Amino acid sequence: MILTLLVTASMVSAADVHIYMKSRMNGTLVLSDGTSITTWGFRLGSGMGGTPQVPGPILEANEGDHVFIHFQNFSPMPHTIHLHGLDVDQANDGVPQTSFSIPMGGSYTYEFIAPHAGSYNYHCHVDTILHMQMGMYGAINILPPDGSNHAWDGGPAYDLERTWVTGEVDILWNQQQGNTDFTIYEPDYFMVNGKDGHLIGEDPYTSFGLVGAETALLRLGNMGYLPVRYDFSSLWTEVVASDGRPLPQSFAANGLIVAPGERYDVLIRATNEGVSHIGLEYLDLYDGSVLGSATVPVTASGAISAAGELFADDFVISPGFPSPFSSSVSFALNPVNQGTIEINIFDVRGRRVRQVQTSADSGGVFVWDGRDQDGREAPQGVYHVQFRQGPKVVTRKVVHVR
Ligand SMILES: [Cu+2]
Repeated sequence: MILTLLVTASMVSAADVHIYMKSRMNGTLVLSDGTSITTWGFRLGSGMGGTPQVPGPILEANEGDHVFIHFQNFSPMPHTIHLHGLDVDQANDGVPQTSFSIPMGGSYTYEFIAPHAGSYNYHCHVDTILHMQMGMYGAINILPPDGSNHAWDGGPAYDLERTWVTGEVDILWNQQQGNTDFTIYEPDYFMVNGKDGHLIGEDPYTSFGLVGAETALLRLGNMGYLPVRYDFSSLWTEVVASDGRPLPQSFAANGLIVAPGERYDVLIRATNEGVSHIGLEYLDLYDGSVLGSATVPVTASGAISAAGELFADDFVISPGFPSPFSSSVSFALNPVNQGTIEINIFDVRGRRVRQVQTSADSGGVFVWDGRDQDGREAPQGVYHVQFRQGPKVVTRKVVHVR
């Protein structure tokens, strides 16, 4: 009996996973305005031939698996595969300064034990800023030990999953390939999964649809050089994990900033029928200004009730006035909304800074004085003010300046 259990357990756990991947430098990518650029990158398969994908293929294994990436470099420059966030040993780290790079025509087998289930990335670490800019990056998704559709073993379940890897293209960097000034980065194209502009919404690996109360798991990874601010305000969200580990406390987020190299796992449900949009803004590293944007449509159909939230025509909250504001911002509440309205104010990272209850019975106005729960003035920035009455939710975005 004990023997049987042991055999069963070992069959469920660690397997050997062999992935055959090559690097190529002969890619072409057509951007949304018709511009064609050269790309370098990875693709699956062994032997010479083929062109690279941008991003590279999504690599997948179950937690505990012994993963072998049989890498062949069929290109005129050295490359590596750096397993970003996987904490592998030095020989498998793909950092040429501390280990070695794989020369033209060379090959190497990277080995690692798949760590905690979650979202990871990989990229070439040779002349990193150029090679990543040219397209040498991708995602690694580690599933629970049983390979099931849970964010991790015992974690939340999902019905469908999308992996988004963001980046940018500076056309000068792309064309001059190393003869340019790397201190000046002025990206022209803002990418999700190697697509920009209208091509993003047309990419079935990026956009998705939800039926009824289905839950999507979004694996967000940033392989560009700019922080990306997400706007989820038209959807139900729960941020459950970051950098391959569950968060101590998950949180709802109308907005979320994913810095270069970071990953976040976000559960998404629809709150209204039809097409909602997830917005991305690519921010200047120094002053936070918006340098570019992208939009991903999410289509919802069928009854939404199980998601717990419905937009309703009779739940009317005005936009905040003024915005930007320094001392206070006001919202007019429609007197048809009898009863208590719960107000939660979130910062752009989705942290709740204030919770209050009010009532619109007398045709009221809600005034936020820009202070947090402890009475301290909240830092300047974008805030999402969420009004909730039963299943009805409306969110208003305001900007606080000091
Ligand atoms: Cu490279």
